[in-house]
Amino acid sequence: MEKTLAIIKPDAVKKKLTGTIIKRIEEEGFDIIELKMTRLNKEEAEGFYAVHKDKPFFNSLTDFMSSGKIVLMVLERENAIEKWRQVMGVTDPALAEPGTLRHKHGFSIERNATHGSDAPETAEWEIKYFFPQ
Ligand code: FUP
Repeated sequence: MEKTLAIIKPDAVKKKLTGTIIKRIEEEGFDIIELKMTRLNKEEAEGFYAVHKDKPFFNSLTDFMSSGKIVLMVLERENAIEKWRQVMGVTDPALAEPGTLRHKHGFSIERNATHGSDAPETAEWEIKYFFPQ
């Protein structure tokens, strides 16, 4: 069993897609083992995306991620990290496969509806960042 961090981003929460996305998560065989709705402040968003701090999109991305409520979840399943990334689709909704969450619900490379950890070390770090207990 593996764990990954999933986020329903502010664009998707505003569009009332929380239920739709959680339903999909459960249909795909994940157990939701932690869940909370919160709103990040700018500093918390910057801390989460610190790996991107030198990128040109960092300021806009962290503004967006602190612009409204998000849903944070720890998902558990066999091969959870890769499986959740498959369900989400690639970063840019315009390039994501039909049927993926980002293809269906994403608006742009920034407003792409969901987040998922990309490797075991990142998953561990991201889960601790939001669920330190
Ligand atoms: P992903 O792992 O699919 O979330 O994608 P990345 O780690 O490459 O990007 C992290 C976040 O930065 C994504 F949510 C989207 C955002 N981003 C932009 O806003 N602009 C870009 O040009 C690239 C990424």
